[in-house]
Amino acid sequence: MGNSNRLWPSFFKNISGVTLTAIAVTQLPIAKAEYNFTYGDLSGSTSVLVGGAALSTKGVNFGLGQIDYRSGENHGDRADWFETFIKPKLELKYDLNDSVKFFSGLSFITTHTSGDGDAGGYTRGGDGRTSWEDLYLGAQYKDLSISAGRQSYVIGNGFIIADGHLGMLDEGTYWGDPRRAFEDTIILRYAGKSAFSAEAFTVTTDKHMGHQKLSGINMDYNSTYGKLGAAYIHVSDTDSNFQRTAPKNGMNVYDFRLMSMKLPGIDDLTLDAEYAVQRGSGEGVEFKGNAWYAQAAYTFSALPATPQITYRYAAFSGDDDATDGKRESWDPLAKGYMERGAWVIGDITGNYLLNNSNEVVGMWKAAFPITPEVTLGAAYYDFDLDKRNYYGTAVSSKEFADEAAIFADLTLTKNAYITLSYNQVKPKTAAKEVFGDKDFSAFQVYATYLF
Ligand SMILES: [Ca+2]
Ligand SMILES: [Ca+2]
Repeated sequence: MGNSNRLWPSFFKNISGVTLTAIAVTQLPIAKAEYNFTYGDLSGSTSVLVGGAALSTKGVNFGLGQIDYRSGENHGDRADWFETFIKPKLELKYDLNDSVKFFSGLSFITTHTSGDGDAGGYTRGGDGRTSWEDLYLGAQYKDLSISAGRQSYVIGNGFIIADGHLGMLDEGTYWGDPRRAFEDTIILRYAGKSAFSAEAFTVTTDKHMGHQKLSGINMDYNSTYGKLGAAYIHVSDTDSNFQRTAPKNGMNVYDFRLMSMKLPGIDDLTLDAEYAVQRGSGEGVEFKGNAWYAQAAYTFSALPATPQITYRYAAFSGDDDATDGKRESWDPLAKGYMERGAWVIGDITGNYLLNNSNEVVGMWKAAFPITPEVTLGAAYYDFDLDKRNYYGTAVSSKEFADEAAIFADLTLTKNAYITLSYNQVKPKTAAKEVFGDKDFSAFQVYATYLF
C-alpha cells in the first residue's frame, strides 16, 4: 500500500487549510474545582482534571485505510488506540477594594497517545507532550474587565469561535483534544447585572490552525424569550502556507444568533438558530461564504425520565469553482466541540471526514435520562455536500454519508464522568467515489475525573 495513491483525508487539512477540531473535553458536565482557598484578599481554586479515551475503529475511511499524515503510509482499515491527559489548574483572584479586582489563571496539559494512533492518521502511538494551556492575567473594575495571555474564548455555542488549539502530530490526543486555549489574547469584557453583555477581543489560534488572528466585537442580550447575539469578526495574520490553500486574511464575518428561545405557552420546546456570512476581500480573493443552522428541541416533561428529541438542520457553503477568485466555501475558523454533535458533527464524520464546510447535515438526536446518573441516547446524521466536490475532488453526487450513533453518558459521582458510544457511518455516492464502500465504525469510551 504505497503512498502514490494517497488520498483523503490524511492530508486534506493541508490541502484545504481547513482545520478539523476534535472533541474537546473541557465542556463536558464536570464538577467545579474541589479545593478553594482564601488568604485575606487573595482567593483561589485548584483542580486536576484527568481524562482518557479508548477507541476501536473498523473500515477506516470506508475501507481506504488509516493514512499516516506525516509519512503517507497506509496502515490498513482498522485502528485501535488510547489517549490520556492530565490538566492541573490554578485560578487566583485578588480584591484590591470593592470595585477593583485582579485575576489570573494558570494551567498546563500533558497528553499521550498509544496504540495505532487516531483513525485520521494525525497522531501515532507515542505522540504527546506537555504545554501551557491557560496563562492569563486580568483586571476588573466594576462591570468592566480586561484580560490578556493564553485563555479560552467562546462566542455563543461555539459555531465559529470556541477552540483555539488543534491537537495533532506530536501533541497527541487528536480525538479527546483537551487543549483549546487561544494564544496572544486580549479580551475586554462588559458583563454586569444588566441583560446586556459584550466583548471586544483579539485571539490567535495555534500553528496547526495557521496562527489565524480573529479580532472583533461580540454582544449578547438576554430577553424574556431567550438570548440574542451578534458578532463581527475580522481575520488576519494567517500563516502563508494556510493562506495559500484556504485564503482567509481580510475576511469579515457577520454573525447573528438566537439561543434557547421559548415560545409563549410551549415551555417544552426550545429553539436555536444562527446565521453568519463571510464577506470582504483580501489578497486577491473575495469572500462569499455563509453558514446557518436551525434547531428545535422538545422535552417531554410529562413523561417519566423526560426524554428529549432534537432536530437540527445545518448548512455550510461550498465552492464549485476554486479558480474564479471568489471563495464561496464557509471557513469554520475556530469552531469547537461544545456538546455531542456541536460543532464536531458526528464523532466519525466530524473528526475524520467533513469539517463544517461544503456540508449540509440534518441531525436527529434522542436522549433518555433514565436516572440522574445515566442518560441513554441515539443520534442520526444525514450528510450531504453543498457542491459536487470533496475538498476539490469532483464527485457525481452531493449524497455523502449517513452516521448513526448510540451512546450512554454516566455521571458516576459528581467528579467522575464516562461516556460510551458506538458510531457507524454508511458511505453514499460521493464518499464511495472518493474513499470506498465499507462501513466506517468506531467504539469509543471516554472518561474524566476531576480531583
Ligand atoms: Ca482543541
Ligand atoms: Ca469560487
